[in-house]
Amino acid sequence: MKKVMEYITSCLDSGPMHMTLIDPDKQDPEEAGRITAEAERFGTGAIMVGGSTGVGLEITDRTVAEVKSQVKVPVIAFPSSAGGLSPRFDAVYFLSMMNSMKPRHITGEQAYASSIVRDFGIEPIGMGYIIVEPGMKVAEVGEADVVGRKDIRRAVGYALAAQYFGMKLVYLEAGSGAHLPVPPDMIVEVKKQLSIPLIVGGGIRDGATASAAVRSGADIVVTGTVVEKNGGLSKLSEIVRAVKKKQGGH
Ligand code: 1GP
Repeated sequence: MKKVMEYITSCLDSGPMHMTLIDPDKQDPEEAGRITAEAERFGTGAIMVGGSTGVGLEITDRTVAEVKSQVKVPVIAFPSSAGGLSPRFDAVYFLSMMNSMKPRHITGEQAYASSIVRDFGIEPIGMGYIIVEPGMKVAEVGEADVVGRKDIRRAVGYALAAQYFGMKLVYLEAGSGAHLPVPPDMIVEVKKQLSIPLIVGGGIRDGATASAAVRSGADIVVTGTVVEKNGGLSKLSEIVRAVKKKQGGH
């Protein structure tokens, strides 16, 4: 398979991407396989697998195996700790929570994870992970000093710091299940300053919100929770369509 970062870059050449996040603790592997197969049919560009509360290796491994049997798009680890890495992943978002107050989440877990990533031969994709208010569970677990919704200057500062560190991607995260997504004006300013791709996620549950994120400058929109609700798959299809609407048009 083409290297995953190269694949992402080439997809972004034709416009914004959508990625589907699967938390292995939220459904059994077969259901995860069914959801991701549909997501791929709708046009999602990659599957991310992870959760904020120390997901077990066994269930992660079975979920990744099932998802990989159903989809052709890359399956990328989105880990909260060194514990959730399966050798089946195509790549890992090797992320540093830029605004954590604890070194463990900035470089500590990463120091454990690095030799696992090397031994498994998983492609690491360096990512600056920035937690924006409300932040939800991931803010709690990662002991984040959350970026306030109006604190655009701090968001820009962390994003640019990530780029200067040589990271390949920046992720503005409002937290899974957030009642409010990352504010569009924050996306606009961060995007303006950044020359690496910008990922936005957390609390995006419909096409209009996804579309606002893309219009503000998000290169990649991530959704997770939306598929857990009744009628979630049709919402997912609406979101992917909204994200990809920009392709080719601009
Ligand atoms: C969480 O940004 C992702 O890491 C997705 O959030 O579950 O709210 O879609 P949702």
